[in-house]
Amino acid sequence: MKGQPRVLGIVLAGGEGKRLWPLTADRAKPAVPFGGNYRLIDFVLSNLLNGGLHQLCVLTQYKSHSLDRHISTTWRLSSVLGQYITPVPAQQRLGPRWYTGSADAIFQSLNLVYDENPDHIAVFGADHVYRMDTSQMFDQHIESGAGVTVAGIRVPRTEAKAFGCIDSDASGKITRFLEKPADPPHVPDDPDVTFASMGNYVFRTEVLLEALRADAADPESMHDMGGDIIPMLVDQGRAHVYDFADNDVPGATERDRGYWRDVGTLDAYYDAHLDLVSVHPVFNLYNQKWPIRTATPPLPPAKFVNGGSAQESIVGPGSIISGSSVTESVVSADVTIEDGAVVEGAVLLPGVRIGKGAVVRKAILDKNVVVADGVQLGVDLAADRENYTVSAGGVVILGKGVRAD
Ligand code: ADQ
Repeated sequence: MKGQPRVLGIVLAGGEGKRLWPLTADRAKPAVPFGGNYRLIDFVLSNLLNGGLHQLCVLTQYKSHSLDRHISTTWRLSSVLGQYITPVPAQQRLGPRWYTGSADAIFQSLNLVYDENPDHIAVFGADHVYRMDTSQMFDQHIESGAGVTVAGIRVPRTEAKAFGCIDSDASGKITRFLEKPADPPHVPDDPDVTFASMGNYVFRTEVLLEALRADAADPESMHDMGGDIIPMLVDQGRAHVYDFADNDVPGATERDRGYWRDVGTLDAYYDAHLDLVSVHPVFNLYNQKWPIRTATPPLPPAKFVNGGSAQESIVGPGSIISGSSVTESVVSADVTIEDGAVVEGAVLLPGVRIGKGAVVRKAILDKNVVVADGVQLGVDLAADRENYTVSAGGVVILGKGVRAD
């Protein structure tokens, strides 16, 4: 970042992630494990930290225990240098209620802003898998003098109903913002493409404070960043867009430049994992020039014995694959797969045990799931549906600690 303006980061991490059930049965969406050894929140925190922000508050709310633990154990910065990443639980500071929406979450935590007195505040979501050099967005925001800068990405128009949709003029000023419209608008040069908000914003501090206060006093408001605060600032002519297509992440490949995924449904979560294990994945986890940081447990290297093998797969530390065949799968840390088992197209979270001769196909097994000897999953979906969740795309999902006998 050029110059010396002070930027405070606020990460919104209270999302419930209903559509990821049962993976969100007892953890917030940003705490959902991803890619073998990450959690979703590691992506945004890495992007902000790599981009030069060292003061970050993570607003939590829904089932925040594992998220709090992950942040406090993994993301400790040096308090001596004034650097911190702090989970901030919902506090009911302004009355006897929990947060009503994302804007209310910030409004009720404004003491954090008063403590730091920053010039700008970056408010980022915590639910997406992507790499972004956030310093480039901060630079544009500061140089343009905008009240708020909203990160925008082109998405297929058929998917745009889930997003805030942006119209902007040649100078980058946002002329219209529609939050989750039933009939999304398209960009001028392509009827199938919509310019959508990524839910990442940078505000001039006084502009955010003024907007939050006005919003808090409005009885009609849902107190939502995308639904209320951004449209208010667009109406005032103070909002600009930052085009994610201009973001040039160090070490990005032609293929993964511009990658951004909301893994908000079980099928999207599953597909993003299968991409990781393809020979030429769209998203390259191995870009060390823009590292995605996390903590890995002190486990020994993965081990393959008795003719056990894994092809087109990721295998985490501490895992043992014995006399079994694993293909197109993400095997996280501390997983054991026993003799004669067949695992195909599976996402196995840490601590999973798969017994002798078991078959696991097209499945997501949450932490510590046990599949007993000889049990078959993903072979007879009608039978699986009686006991487990089966997604629209036919993926079988077993929640944390479930035992399949
Ligand atoms: P959504 O993702 O649907 O749309 P929301 O559910 O508010 O909006 O989630 C945004 C972020 O805030 C997520 O990271 C979530 O975890 C977090 N969050 C939600 N409620 C919270 C609360 N009460 N406390 C703390 N954190 C909370 C938004 C924008 C759209 C944009 C999409 C991009 O509103 O305009 O297009 O993100 O995904």
